[in-house]
Order: sequence, then C-alpha cells, then structure tokens
Amino acid sequence: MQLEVVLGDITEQQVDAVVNAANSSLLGGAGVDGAIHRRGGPEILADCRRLRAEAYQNGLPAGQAVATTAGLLPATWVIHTVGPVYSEREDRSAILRSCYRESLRVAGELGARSIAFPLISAGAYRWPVRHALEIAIGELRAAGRQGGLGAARLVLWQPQTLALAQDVLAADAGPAPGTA
Ligand code: AR6
Repeated sequence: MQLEVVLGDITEQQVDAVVNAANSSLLGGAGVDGAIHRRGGPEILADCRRLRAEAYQNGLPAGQAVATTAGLLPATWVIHTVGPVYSEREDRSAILRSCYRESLRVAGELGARSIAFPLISAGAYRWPVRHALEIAIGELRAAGRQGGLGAARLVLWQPQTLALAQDVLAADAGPAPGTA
C-alpha cells in the first residue's frame, strides 16, 4: 500500500473511501464531520440514522468504524470512525490506533482500493498534533507493509501540520544509510 501525505480538504478526495472523524452519535458535528455532511448531502445522514436505529442504538463506540454512502462526494463510501478525546490522565492511544485499523478493515471488506484519512482526534478532540501524526503515519505504514489496499492518503488541513508530518515521516524512516 502506498502512503501519501497531502494538504487538502477531505471532502474533495478522489478515492474509493473517505474517513470521517465522527462522534458516537453519528449524527454530525463540526470540523471534518460538518464538512462531510455539508458537501455530501442528506443521504449520508439518512444512512447514519438507519445505522443508529438498527445496529448502533447506543452510538458507535470510540475506536470502531462503520461505512455509509458518500452521497454527493467524489468517493463511493464514507467510513465513520470515532476518535478518543485526548486525556492527560489516561493513555488512549490504543483507541486512536484502532480507528485507523478498523477503518482499513472496513475499507477492505467493502473492496475499496484507495482511502483518505483526516488526522483523527487532532481537532475538537485536542490530541497533540505531532503525536496524532506519529500514530496515523505509524499505523498506515504498518498496514502498508502487510499489503492491504492500493493507496492510503493522509489529508491535512493546515500547512504547519504538513510541515510536522514531513518531520515525522523523516524520523520514522530511520537514519539514512551510511549515517549512524
Ligand atoms: N479536511 C481535512 N481536514 C480537516 C478538515 C477538512 N475539511 N476540517 C478540519 N480538518 P476534527 P476530531 C482537520 O475536529 O478532533 C466533530 O464535531 C482539523 O484541522 O474534525 O476527531 C465531530 O462530530 C484537525 O487536524 O475531528 C466530533 O464531535 C483534524 O481535521 C469531533 O469534532 C480533525 O479535526 C471530532 O473531533
């Protein structure tokens, strides 16, 4: 699986599946969630309501993922996942890792070949951006080594986040050959 890290708007990605940084209600919110529902139109919300009525009466737990139509977006599916709210007292990184893994698993089940992720939990849920990037890039690289989909794209909203991501990508790649 090829990993791309780009600056952009998640709603404009020409991929099979885009991931939504949702909340447990699945009924919309601000940030990525607001943009996806605004640009994707009411079909996405209708699917989310159906999921709530049928399979997720208590909402979607953090760390899990579920797919709906992508409505008017260029993608075919939206995969909704719920990131953890950042906590200084408790390490919730396993839940954040699970968001990436479960979204990739759902994408695989759907037969998606390409997927675009926002930086889950790094906005309203206040995860420190560099650590959120380390988790996202670490998970997507690990999935890439196991095969999986054709391409995964991490779509970042702010230029300073892209600069940090380039730093994380370089650090994660380890020292260049010939340096110690
Ligand atoms: N495209 C790509 N990235 C974006 C976009 C966009 N259109 N808009 C914002 N970002 P957030 P969370 C970046 O808050 O932290 C919602 O209300 C943003 O700068 O969307 O997981 C939900 O309903 C940040 O880096 O998601 C939940 O209640 C990243 O996307 C809650 O927010 C994630 O920010 C989820 O919070």
